Amino acid sequence: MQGSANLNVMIKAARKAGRSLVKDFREVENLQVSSKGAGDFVSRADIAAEEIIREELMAARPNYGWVGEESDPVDGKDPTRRWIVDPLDGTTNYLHGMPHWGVSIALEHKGEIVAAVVLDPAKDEMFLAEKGQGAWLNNTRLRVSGRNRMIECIFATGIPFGGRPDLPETLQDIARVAPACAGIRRWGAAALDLAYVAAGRFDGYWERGISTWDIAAGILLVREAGGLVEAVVPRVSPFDDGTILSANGGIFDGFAKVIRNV
Ligand code: LIP
Repeated sequence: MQGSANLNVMIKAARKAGRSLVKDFREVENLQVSSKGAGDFVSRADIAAEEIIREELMAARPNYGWVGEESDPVDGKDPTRRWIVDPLDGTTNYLHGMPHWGVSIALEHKGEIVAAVVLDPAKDEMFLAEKGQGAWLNNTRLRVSGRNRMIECIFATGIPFGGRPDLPETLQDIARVAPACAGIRRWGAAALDLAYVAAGRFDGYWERGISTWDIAAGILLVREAGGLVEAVVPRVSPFDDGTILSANGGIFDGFAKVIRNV
């Protein structure tokens, strides 16, 4: 994919942060057996990765705004553009030494995501998209799956843990989706869940109580791969509702009706 200057800045930042996270991940794997665990170490790795990304992006585009999971938001001199960054999506997987986590970087322009990078360093998979330019995995064009019967589809979701809200609603969702599909996966990284919908690996994904930085880049990947994305509440932005529904065009309406229970 011959991307724009902004996309190339994003790719460079994601790869630099990915190298830092891979180096620290090797230490996390060693820390699994320690009684203290890896929590503090992972927090430092997460923050270090965000600082790497922020330094790269703000050096290249000093006037853009900033929204990152591990730092305070910054309003840019250019009020129309901002970076939306999750430096380590799939933190719990990373903490437990599980190689399923990603670096998610999105560029928003006038409230619309226009460029996206989701990097999975452990699998060397770089998911890219620019508005109107398609979605890509490394150098391969992405398309969502063609399945149009729910009973043949696999859906991903997130299940609230540790007292987080939305657990009853999510369990009710699962009770309706599970009997009607070929399987549900909970792999713990929203950015990769959406990237997998864009790649046709998952036929759909939904989640409640999700943050903007978890889904901003993945939303563009899905849409540029021909998929649909909405909030659980119709005609509301996923960013405002904190919920997301995504699927290929053939299954979206049926899937949405099951989740919305209509
Ligand atoms: C995670 C999301 C995941 C969700 C987790 C967590 P983090 O983001 O990617 O989909 O289920 O609860 O929010 O915290 O690893 O960046």
